[in-house]
Amino acid sequence: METQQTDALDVERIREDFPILQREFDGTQLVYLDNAATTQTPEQVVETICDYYRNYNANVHRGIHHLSQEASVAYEEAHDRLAEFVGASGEREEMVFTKNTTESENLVAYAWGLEELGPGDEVVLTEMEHHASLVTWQQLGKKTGADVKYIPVDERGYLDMDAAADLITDDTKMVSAVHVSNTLGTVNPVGELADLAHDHDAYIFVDGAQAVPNRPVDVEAIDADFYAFSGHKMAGPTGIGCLYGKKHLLEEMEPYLYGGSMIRKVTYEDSTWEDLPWKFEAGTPVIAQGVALAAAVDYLEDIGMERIQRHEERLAEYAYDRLTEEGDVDIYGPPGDDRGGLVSFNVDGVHAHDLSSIVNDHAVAIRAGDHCTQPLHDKLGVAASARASFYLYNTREEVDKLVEAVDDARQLFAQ
Ligand code: 7TS
Repeated sequence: METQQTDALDVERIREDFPILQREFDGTQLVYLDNAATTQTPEQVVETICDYYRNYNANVHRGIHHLSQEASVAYEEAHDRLAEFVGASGEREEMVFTKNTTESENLVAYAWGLEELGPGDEVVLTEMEHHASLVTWQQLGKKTGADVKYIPVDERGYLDMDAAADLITDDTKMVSAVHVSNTLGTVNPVGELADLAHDHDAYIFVDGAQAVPNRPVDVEAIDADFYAFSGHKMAGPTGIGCLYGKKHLLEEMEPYLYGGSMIRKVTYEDSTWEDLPWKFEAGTPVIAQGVALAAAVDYLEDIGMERIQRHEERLAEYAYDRLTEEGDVDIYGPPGDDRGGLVSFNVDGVHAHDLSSIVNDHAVAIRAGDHCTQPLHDKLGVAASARASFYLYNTREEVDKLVEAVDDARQLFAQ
């Protein structure tokens, strides 16, 4: 039964779309398990980028020539495609293209936070925020005088929702929460957090960098005010991120960057702004990336987000069970059957960096470090952890190779 469900994705077929997975190092085939850092790009997306540069590369919104018209239509429609993918009924007006999740976070912090926050106000984060959110709101707090508070993570890796209910008060102006933790794999109840925030007339920003690539996401069902994610973690290109924002909020916000493309009328004295989303896309935007990200969405939806989610969750559960067979591995976060598609762990007596280096000798790519969650690692009492993260093209055999490689490290350090 379990095998059948895992096999619900035709992984061998899917792997043909990713030639990079055939790479070998010293005669050993690559096992790519660093997908939370960035995912690989299928031929269909690479082809879309090539087609753009070969056939209709031009600047957008400005030229009336054929190429510019074609590029503009493709780029604008890419916004609609991304909006639709995450359930934003306001289409392109609610979908801003940025550089990455980090920039989406900074955009809201600066464009909304600098205007709206002051002494006495509070921003509530979770203890498992990525630095993209944590550092941004922490520093904005310093600039504006707003306090930053953290919803605690319990020893099982879940948010303490009772504490959340106490921490979110009428002083709270923004709650910023990660949807799926890139370190713990915890899937947070962001809809409940949104309700708590809204009960106190606060807004919620959801960091979906590890959610949108791996599971169906509906920003309106969550009732997120803002929702951010990155193209390079979802089979798309680097250099593009997305910011969903409720239309009325984006309309009320001042621009984040000023310059060309985002203006309607400019005089020597003053300027007015373009319609959404262009008001937030100053300068020549991420045209090739936007068109390619829409192709990545087509690719993922063709396969099916529910199936991708189930496939990854099965792999994570399998990895959890296999890695803990020997009893000397700590895996951080919730149980194997209740997490997103990743496992962060440490093996007794082996530093995470040594572990990832030995595992790399087996051509298995994992990440070691703090995964941009330093305070969370401090709380866990470790400086670093190793992390294996899965995507639609990974297999149980690859998890077995990881486990063998970890065993090799264990033997080496036992000597
Ligand atoms: N939020 C989460 C939850 C993330 O996992 C990441 C990237 C970001 C924000 C930032 O995304 P970016 O595209 O702006 O860089 N996380 C990781 C990681 O876990 N390993 O490398 C990057």
